[in-house]
Amino acid sequence: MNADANLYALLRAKFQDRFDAPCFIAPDGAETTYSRIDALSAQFAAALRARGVGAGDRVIVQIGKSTLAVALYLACLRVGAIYAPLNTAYTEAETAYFLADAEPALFIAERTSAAPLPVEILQTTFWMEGLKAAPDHALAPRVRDDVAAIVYTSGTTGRSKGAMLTIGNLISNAETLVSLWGFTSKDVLLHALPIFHVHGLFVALHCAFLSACTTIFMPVFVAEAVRLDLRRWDVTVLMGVPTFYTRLLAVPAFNAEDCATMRLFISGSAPLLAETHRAFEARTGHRILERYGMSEAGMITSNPLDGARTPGTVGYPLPGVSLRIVGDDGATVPPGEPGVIEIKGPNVFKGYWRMPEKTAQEFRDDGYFITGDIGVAAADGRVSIVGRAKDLIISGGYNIYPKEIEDVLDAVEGVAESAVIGAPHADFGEAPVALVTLRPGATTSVEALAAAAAEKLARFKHPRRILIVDGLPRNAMGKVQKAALRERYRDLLR
Ligand code: MLC
Ligand code: AMP
Repeated sequence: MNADANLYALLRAKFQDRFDAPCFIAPDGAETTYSRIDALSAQFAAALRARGVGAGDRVIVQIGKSTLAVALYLACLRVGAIYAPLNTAYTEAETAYFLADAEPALFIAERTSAAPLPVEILQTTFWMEGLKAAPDHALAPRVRDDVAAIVYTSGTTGRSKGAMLTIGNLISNAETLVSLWGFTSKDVLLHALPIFHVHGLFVALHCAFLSACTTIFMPVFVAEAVRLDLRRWDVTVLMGVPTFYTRLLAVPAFNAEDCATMRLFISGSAPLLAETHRAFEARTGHRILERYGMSEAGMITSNPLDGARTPGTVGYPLPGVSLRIVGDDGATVPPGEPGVIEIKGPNVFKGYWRMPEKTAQEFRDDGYFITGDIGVAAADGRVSIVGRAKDLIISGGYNIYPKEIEDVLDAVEGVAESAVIGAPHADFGEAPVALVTLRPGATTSVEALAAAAAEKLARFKHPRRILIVDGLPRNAMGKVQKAALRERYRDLLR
């Protein structure tokens, strides 16, 4: 296989003719050109090599969003290291798991841990080392099947799994999206997503790099600021989770004039309510383009750029992606009937890091990956997501596995059992709610339960309500009936 597939080289080949153009513009107007990003990433590559990081080594990064952070990502690609980003909201207990699992050669953190690891350095230290280093433009030889990144996704068992994404996975998906969504160097992308997940990192930034367009790089999403920035920077594309769109609609002044230069609003990572789609069109004249993806496969389906963007649907499988909908018996169901979505294609990951058995369980013998999402395909192939076979809550685009929260609550003294469900939430789409039963005579309080969650879990995983209940509904097998609980508590957070 050709060893000329360094991902940085593949990206740079597309933007090197636009070296003098702005790659990033910060909210204060500061510009970072493509050539500056190229030079910074070469300096950071030198700093990584000076710390002994080489091809195949894992680099865990848990830092805020900045152009330096992007240059660090690109530096990892240059040296052929495996980039593993972590949500900055994770607690030390959560982070410790990833460090033990990935065994990184380097862990770059935004704050010091209570017991720092030998491989741990603060981002400020790394920035200083990198900014002093002489640029090292060498690119590690790589093949397309080499792993470029590990993206952790939580699992039904409560243990996170590291999805290994290869260079081929990332580049093929990005090339498809650039063409499907019509990206050109004239685009101005407003980027307000975090860059520790597939959406903000690979979907948004790779589309920008491959089209050599300009990215307005906002540290966080603030609806009123986004409204003003759409006008100020003549923005053409916004990518967001559904919460972005409901929050924009909640700004009374937001209107069609704010969107005068826009050509495309894209939504994904969580279901976009059909009512949001319609309200957004009524307010702005734009039909949001909804697409569907996941950490293990990048983007999977998309509504068309030209053609009907139908509310409540996620569109058609991307070119090159095979998608089938399968019933309980493992056979493909007829159009219009629900089943589990299974996919195959160049975007589908290589497997879970150091979990061969888990990987084997989630692939069919003929190579299809079982997504765990329940979908319906129309006769023309258009897909709608109608549910999830996996016990997953998606809050504001962040995935939360109930088991992880249940394990923390079950460990609190006096707790007999807990069940965590997702309840509809106006801002986050859904959010976790915990139902807890106590042992006879125990006096555990809601406050004590909330404190345990706060200590162990990132803020976005904290149950928005904890209820101490007498019992949980069970089926004949004795299993807690989560569907019944979801129905019973559907208005709890409204
Ligand atoms: C923040 N909080 C959340 C939360 N985000 N709680 C639940 N769910 C979330 N998603 C907490 C905050 O810590 C805060 O706690 C409180 O809720 C309100 O904070 P906020 O200021 O309103 O939050 P904000 O910073 O505005 O963040 C909301 C958000 C953000 C929607 C902008 O969560 C976000 O950027 N989400 C995008 C996630 C994403 O990129 N997903 C892609 C995954 S990839 P307190 O204590 O102050 O009340 C993927 C594949 C694919 O899924 O298909 O794309
Ligand atoms: P993650 O593991 O964080 O990558 O999240 C992937 C999951 O998000 C998918 O398996 C889906 O359940 C969900 N998802 C992503 N996009 C959409 C969408 N447009 N509609 C519904 N669910 C979505």
